Amino acid sequence: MTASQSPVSHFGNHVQQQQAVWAQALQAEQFDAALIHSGSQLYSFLDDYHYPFRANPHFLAWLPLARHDESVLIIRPDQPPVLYYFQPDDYWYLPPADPESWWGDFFDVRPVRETGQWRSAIPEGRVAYVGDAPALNDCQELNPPRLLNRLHLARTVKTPYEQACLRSAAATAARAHRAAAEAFRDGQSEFAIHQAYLHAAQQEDADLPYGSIVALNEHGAVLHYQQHERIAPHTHRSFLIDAGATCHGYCSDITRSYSASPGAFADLISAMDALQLRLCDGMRAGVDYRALHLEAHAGIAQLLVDSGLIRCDVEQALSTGLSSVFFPHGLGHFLGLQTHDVAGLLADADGTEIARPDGHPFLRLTRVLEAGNVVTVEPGLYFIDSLLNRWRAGPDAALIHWPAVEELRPYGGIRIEDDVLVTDAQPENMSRDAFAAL
Ligand SMILES: [Mn+2]
Repeated sequence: MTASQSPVSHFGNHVQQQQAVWAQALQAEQFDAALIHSGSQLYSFLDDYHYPFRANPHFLAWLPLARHDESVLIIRPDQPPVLYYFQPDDYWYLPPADPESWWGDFFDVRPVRETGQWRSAIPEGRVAYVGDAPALNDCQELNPPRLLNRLHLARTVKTPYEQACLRSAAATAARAHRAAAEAFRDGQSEFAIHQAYLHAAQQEDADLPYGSIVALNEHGAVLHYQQHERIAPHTHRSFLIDAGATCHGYCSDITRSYSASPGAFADLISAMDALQLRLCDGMRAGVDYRALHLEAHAGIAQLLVDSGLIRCDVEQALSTGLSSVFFPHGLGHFLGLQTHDVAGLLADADGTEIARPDGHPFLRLTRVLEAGNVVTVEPGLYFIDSLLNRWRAGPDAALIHWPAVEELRPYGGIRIEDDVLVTDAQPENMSRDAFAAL
């Protein structure tokens, strides 16, 4: 990684930009300051073990401290940010290391040994509290919706630091995807493939942005398949893996589909790959993401016609809802500190939602794209029993060529997903670039 590609070299500018965004949002909502809590360890019922820690994304937007609970940031429009950095004197757990200069130099860092020490430093005036730590429960003005909406809208445009983090997260995931594909070709179980992925990524489950979907054969038809089967199936026909990685809290979200052998399913993957690349090329400033989602439906309907899976034209596949039987989710979403990043449907600070197209209830992004947005592009085509059975019971059952569907059902489904940065010119496909650089 060269200096200009590394997140580190962009960090100072990022903090400056955060300061400007927060100052503007606080002033617009008439707050004097904000207090951002990184989060608390949450314990399981009647136990002293906690759930995997997930830091408050509003805290992560300022600091690369994904594992730091009980830290607090204080933001004031006209003063440098103050970090109450939680470093307990603890012999049960390893306390956080001293701040590193690459990020610490931009903050007024005050180490604290006890939780809640920040309470003695609550700023004067009207304070907005941001976070979900139980310690904030008694605070007035907790997560003010209009303030959060303003911040969420700002988060849709990524700074150069954030773009560098997202690129790095894509590179880690691409390396791990390659190891997973090798484990698939090697005939391994879902569990073993998952372990190969983690090892190649050098991340553990708690570091990943979401639970990896590692699906062999029919399991590819379960959209959020959550098991990792310990025993390898008798035959490996197909493999769908939807898995990401993180860098300083920023996520990648990448899906690849494989066929073990040539044939109708492999051809369908190739056709989907070409369609997906065409859709990625459409991720441009000024384009309504809803139109791209509908374009994906038309493209998938064309695939269904060309492959003989349906017996009607594209227009009828769209008007009857048949394309949604095979592609029942949205084309994609914003990506950032959250896998399904904030403000995908948000129009303004009031929280007005931009409507989804009729008949597309699961689309997570309805905004017009801007330079600096990072989106996923993930068209899919699946053989899902429950949706197929419902269609078979309806008036248009004959539009599906059932023998062709029956032949491909054991392969589960296909999804191809990349992470794409919208620019002022050509979109930057961070995932494809990462695979190409392996
Ligand atoms: Mn996704």
